[in-house]
Formats: sequence, structure tokens, C-alpha cells
Amino acid sequence: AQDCQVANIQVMQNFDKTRYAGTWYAVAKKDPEGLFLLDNIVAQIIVDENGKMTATARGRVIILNNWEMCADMLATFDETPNPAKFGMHYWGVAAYLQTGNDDHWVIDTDYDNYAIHYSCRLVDADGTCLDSYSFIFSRHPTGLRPQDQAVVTRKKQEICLLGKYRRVDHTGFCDTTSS
Ligand code: AZE
Repeated sequence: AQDCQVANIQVMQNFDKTRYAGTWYAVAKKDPEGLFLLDNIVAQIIVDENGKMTATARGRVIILNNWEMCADMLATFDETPNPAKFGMHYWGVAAYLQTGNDDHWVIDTDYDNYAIHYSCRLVDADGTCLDSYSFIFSRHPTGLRPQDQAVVTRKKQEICLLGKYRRVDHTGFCDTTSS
């Protein structure tokens, strides 16, 4: 899985979306091209009684003329034959925010502490990814536990993104008026 072919990326085995549900704090991210969530990124994964997965996400963004705000995003997920690979349709609660369809792959998670997310937006002719983004999520806003850091580093390498992440700060900027 280190040939960097998107098709060969290993995802979480026997993925259980019910255990993936709940609050995740982004602690690191690899950005795609263009506008993206900056920091204070928190995702809420919801699985309803019919097993349908949806999500909300919030994070600081700067849009248009240097307007800083917290983006409230919504997402629905389409299942695929691989339980850890979803198609994600997402949109902003406010119409001027971003809308899109991205893959949402869960590379690895222990459900209780960390999760590694990956999305390739554009596959190159050689099968590698030309435009990807990825989040390292933690159940703890303070960051990853030391014992999870080694696993995360190994997985970053497997998805060919080692060294491409930056830390995601949680300053409380987007903590108001959530529900
Ligand atoms: C993700 C997981 C939970 C649901 C959603 C996610 C992604 C959100 C974006 C938002 C971009 C917003 C921008 C606004 C100007 C992966 C965190 C919706 C990619 C750029």
C-alpha cells in the first residue's frame, strides 16, 4: 500500500459506523487545493435508527474579502461495497459556503481515541492522488494520546501524506452557539 495508488489504499477493516458516531476533534489536517476549513474543526457523526450516517461539521474559515467566520456544514453519506468508504455530499448551512461531493474514507480508527480520514478529490492518470485532503481526528480536544501517535504516523506514511499535515488549533473561536 505504499505505491501511492489511490486504488491500493488500505482502509479500516470491518468498519463499524455506529462506533464511529459522535464527536471528533480535528487535531491535524492535510489541505486540498483551494478554500478549506482552517482550524477549530469539530465534526459530529450521526447514525440514525435505520443505519443512515449523516454529519455536521464546524470550523473557522476565511471567505471572500477576508471575512472570518465559523462555517456550519452538513453532510450525508452514501455507502459503497466497502463499509469504510463513503461518498459524502456536503453543503454549508449558509448558501455562500462550499458545496461538494467528496469521498470519505476511514483509514483507521480505534473508535474511542483516534480516527484517520482520507479523501482524494482527483486521481492522476498514473493512479496517484493529485488533490487530497485528510483529517486526523481525536475524541479528545487536547490532541492524540502518545500511544496513538505512532499508529497515526505509520498510517500517514501508508497514504503517502507523511509530512504534509499541519496541526489544527482549538482556541474556542467556534465554541459559541452550537447545538
Ligand atoms: C468533514 C466530516 C464531517 C462532515 C463534513 C466534513 C468536511 C467539510 C468541509 C468543509 C469545507 C468548508 C469550506 C467553507 C468555505 C470531512 C470534516 C462536511 C470540507 C471550505
